Parts: sequence; C-alpha cells; structure tokens
Amino acid sequence: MADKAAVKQKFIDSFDPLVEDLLAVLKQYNISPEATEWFKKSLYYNGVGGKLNRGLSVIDTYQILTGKNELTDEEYKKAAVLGWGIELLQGFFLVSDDIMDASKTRRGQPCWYLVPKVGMIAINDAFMLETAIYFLLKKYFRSEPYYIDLVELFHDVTFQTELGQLLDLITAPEDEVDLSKFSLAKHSFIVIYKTAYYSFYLPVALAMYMAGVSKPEDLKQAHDVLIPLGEYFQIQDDYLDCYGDPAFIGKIGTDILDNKCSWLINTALKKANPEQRKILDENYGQKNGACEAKVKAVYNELDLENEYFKYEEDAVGRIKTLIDNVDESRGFKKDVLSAFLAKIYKRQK
Ligand code: DMA
Ligand code: MG
Ligand code: MG
Ligand code: MG
Repeated sequence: MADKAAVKQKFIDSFDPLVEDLLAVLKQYNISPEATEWFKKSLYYNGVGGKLNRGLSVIDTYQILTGKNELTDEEYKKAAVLGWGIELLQGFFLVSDDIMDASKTRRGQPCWYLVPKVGMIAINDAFMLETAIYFLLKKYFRSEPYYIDLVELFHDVTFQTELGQLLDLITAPEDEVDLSKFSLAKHSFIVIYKTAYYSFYLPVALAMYMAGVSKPEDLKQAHDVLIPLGEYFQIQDDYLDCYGDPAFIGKIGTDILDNKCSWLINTALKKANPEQRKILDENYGQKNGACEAKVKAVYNELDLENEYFKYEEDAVGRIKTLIDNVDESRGFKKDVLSAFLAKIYKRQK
C-alpha cells in the first residue's frame, strides 16, 4: 500500500488531463486565450489546495467495495473523475460560501473573490466549476448504464446542499440578532443539508454505483450512517471555527461575527446563566472584533471545548454502533464507513 502522500499526489496528478479536457471545449468554441487562462486559473485555485478527502474517498470506497488493492488505469481514471466531480462541486460551494459568509481566507490563501481582479466574477467562476462536473461525467460515463444515476445523484445532492445553505443564511440575518430563534434541532437540520449529503453520502454513493453495489437497501444503509457522520463533521467544523488554529485550518472563523446558528452558540445558550446570556445577546453577530472576543470569553467560561470533547466521544460511540449493525449480505461493506470515521476522528483541520 502506497503511503498517504503518494496516494494524494497520484490523485492530484489525475486532475491535469481533466483540466485539459475542459480547456479543449473552450478552444473548440474559439474562446479567447485570456478567458481560457482565467478558467484554468480558477480550476486550479479552487479545485486543488484542500485536503481532497471527499475526492479521495471515492477511490478508497471503490477499492473497499471491489476488494481490489490495485485498480487498472481505466478503473482508477473513472473513480478519479467522480472524485474530481465532488472536488469541483466543493469548489463551487466554497467560492460562493466565502462570498456569502464574508470570509477572508480559505486553504491558507485569500478567498477567490478577494484575489485581485476577481471580485464578483467569482460568482460566474463558481457556476463554471459546477458545470465542469457535467461535462466530465458526460465524457467519461455516458455509455455506462448507471450514467443517469450519477447525474441525478449530483443534482439531488446539490439541491440539498443549496437548501442547507439557504437555511444557514436565513437563520443568521445580519441586522437582526435574536438568539432565542436558535436551537440544536435547527442546527442539526441545517448541517445535515448543507454538509452531510455532499461531503459524506455523495462520495460513497458514487463509488457504490461504479462498483455495482447500489441496491436501494444498500444506498439507504450507507445514507443512514453517513448522514450522522456528516453532522459530526460539521460540528467539528463549527468547533474549529472558534478553537482551530487558522494556520492549520487555513481559514479564519467568522461564525460569531456572522450570527451563525453554530453548535457552539447553541451549546452556550443551554449552559449560560442570565449574566452570560446578556453578554451573548449583546455581542453575538456584531461585525466587530471586540464583541467577538466577549463572546469567546463566555465560551471559555462555559468550557465549551470540554463540552465539545464530550459530544465527540458520544457521537463516535453512536456512529460505531450504527456501523456494527450494517448488513453486509448484499455486498456493502462496513469498512467503507469505518474508514470515513477514522479519517475525521479528532481532526484538527
Ligand atoms: C459549509 O459551511 C457548507 C458549505 C456548503 C460550504 P461553513 O460556512 O461553516 O463552511 P466553512 O467553515 O468552510 O466556511
Ligand atoms: Mg463559510
Ligand atoms: Mg457558510
Ligand atoms: Mg464553518
């Protein structure tokens, strides 16, 4: 088994020919070299540079489901196309998310919309990252019997994510902070839609279609574990927004400034005494670093880090039980799910 860095590098290298495929379309349309260069820059800036966990998971899952340690070049290429499809989808969501969240950095660099000369052209760039997915699916999967399943899956999951983003945004109005509207139940609903479907269910379901292990019962089994796993992952993201090291996570947290219905504020609301609650009411969601610091001070008084560690152990215990109960009789494998859990447990970025 090749080491992790080599596995990642092989996947990164598989992006170049896909970029060439995409640029060939522009050439065929007689698009100017300037525009072609722009698209190429956006593809690399927004496609590469992250952990690539979602994309790599398609390949891992396919290997586990087929029991193959070594894939043929053809199989690797196809699994990599699906993996890059998710990474492009992720690029599309992140470029838009950073505009909407007024974030400053992503993956240790300025957010794409803040790169000189980009600005709101980033909106169109985001759309183009998304449409690139369907060009690649068509090119590499059109003759497969499961082609339409892949297309529908990408469409359905994109819709679910956009609904999650809508809920995330309208639950965090900029000019009307009202913490009494938040709840952990609302949080759970938001994060399942905005994160769990595309980050966890999508990579596994894609690999399942490609491996031919895709009976509705098995897709449901995967779904029923991956959705709680994705919820746990987004709670980690909420935790890291405040307690992560920006040098490590590659982004500066904005949840307190942005009035987000995050796991931390909801947990704080459950524990706060009336004085602490007053500080939270007055300082949460204010676009102001001093207010943000006051909220963080209350989080520390309430020892939210420790609350998070307790949550994490409890969530992992529940997810392990779900995995233990998976029925492998039709070809689905528990290992697919344990591999995901192992990748994110106690993550720091
Ligand atoms: C992430 O929400 C969801 C999507 C669909 C990008 P977020 O704003 O918490 O993500 P991040 O912390 O990476 O900006
Ligand atoms: Mg964001
Ligand atoms: Mg967001
Ligand atoms: Mg976040």
